[in-house]
Amino acid sequence: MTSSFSRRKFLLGGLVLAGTGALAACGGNNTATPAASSSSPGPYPTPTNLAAPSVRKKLTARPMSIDIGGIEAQTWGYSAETGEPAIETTAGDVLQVDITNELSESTSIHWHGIALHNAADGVPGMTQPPIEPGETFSYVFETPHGGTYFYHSHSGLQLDRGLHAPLIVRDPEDAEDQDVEWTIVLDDWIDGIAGSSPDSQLNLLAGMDMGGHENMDMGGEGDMMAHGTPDPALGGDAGDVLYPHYLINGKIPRAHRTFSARPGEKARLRFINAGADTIFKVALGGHRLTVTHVDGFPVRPRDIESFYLSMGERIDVEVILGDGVFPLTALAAGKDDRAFAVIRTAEGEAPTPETTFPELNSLGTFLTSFEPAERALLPAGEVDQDTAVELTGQMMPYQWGLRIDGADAPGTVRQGQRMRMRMHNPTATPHPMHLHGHTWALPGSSGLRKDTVLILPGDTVDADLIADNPGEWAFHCHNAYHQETGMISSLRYE
Ligand SMILES: [Cu+2]
Repeated sequence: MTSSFSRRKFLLGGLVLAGTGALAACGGNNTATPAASSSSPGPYPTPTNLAAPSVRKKLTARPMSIDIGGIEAQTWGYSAETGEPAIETTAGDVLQVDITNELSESTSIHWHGIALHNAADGVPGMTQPPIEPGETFSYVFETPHGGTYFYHSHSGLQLDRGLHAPLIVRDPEDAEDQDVEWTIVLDDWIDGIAGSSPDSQLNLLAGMDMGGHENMDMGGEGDMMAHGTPDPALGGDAGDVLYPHYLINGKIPRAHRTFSARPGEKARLRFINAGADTIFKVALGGHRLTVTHVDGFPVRPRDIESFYLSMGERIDVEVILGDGVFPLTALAAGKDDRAFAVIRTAEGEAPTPETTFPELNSLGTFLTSFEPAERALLPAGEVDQDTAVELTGQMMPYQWGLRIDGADAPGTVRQGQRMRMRMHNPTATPHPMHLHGHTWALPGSSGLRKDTVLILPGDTVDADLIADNPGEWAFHCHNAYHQETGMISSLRYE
């Protein structure tokens, strides 16, 4: 399972991949459109003024059997007409994706973190009708900003099956001086294991208040709701589901991926947390990590030992690889389990998945502690509108929600306004809050750009946006189970 990659070849990690595929830049990148600056606000091209697509992809959402490492899981995933479902564009490219639905229920695709025109945002019932079984839907939009993104179903709990894959937008302003580049997808896995599915799991969670929690002592599926040792940095319950497996690029620890390079080479690692209910704490044995991008946007580089990555968040790091075989470990926070891979630059025995090392035991860095690079800054300005967001909910009964300015109704904004969303989390659980179509600037983090913000129990986070992209935009927790039970609303342009 080892192979090495040139700078222009990338290990892309969709769950539905068979083996470690290396995918060269897909599509013909004859970019007629000039690259946009990372920080430039909209307006974003709509179907009336979009250029011709320069990257095309044909996908099918369908039932499939995948091998997560000696374990076959019956699940739903994406298959691509040519090669892998991972997509790569360059900033400014227009992307066309035709998705055919061969599932037994309706589906959709959301392009997580991408500032695109509203009709392509992929939220059924809000920006488009559901894509029904047998139908094909075309998404056509510009990918304006470079960065590490991903796409996933926005229908029900489909995200917690295999319906997600990386979307890498190359940024001409990035220094591409790395020798190797790897995309690393973290995931929590239950679908198709011992008869479980995300929907059966939600039924168990919803049944807890009706005596279902007694099942926790009876073995079987109910065990998956028990909790592990709390992570002190996260406070409260880090997640609601104790998954049977945690994956890096689709593989369990004992069948782990190996990323190979040569000692002294410079690697770029693009991490995506595609999990539904798991915050990961990530570290690479024997190395410090130089963080270069957060949620796709460049930051002032800083060296760290480990970081927390919540659902929907992405982080890019650079590292000069040492000489040896190194553990790349992602602890499932609060769940006493882990995802695991190996980076290899020399012969020798690989570390075991259970191995622990100083970097993994270090105090984890939260992504909100970074500061934006100059070129990522949202233009400065006075706040025109303050909006209060209150997160609500609890485990029993299993029900989550959010209130905007005290009401159980969508928030509103006027085009051109600068809006500050003050998000408060009085619940006992951390929530990664995600807004579609915009990338916030966090005034508490020197204007760090983020589309997904982890809000810890008891915390309040301010997040600013410039209303430059008309439409109705979903705003929700990126815990799929919280979203599905009500922690979702929207932001509407008046
Ligand atoms: Cu949540």
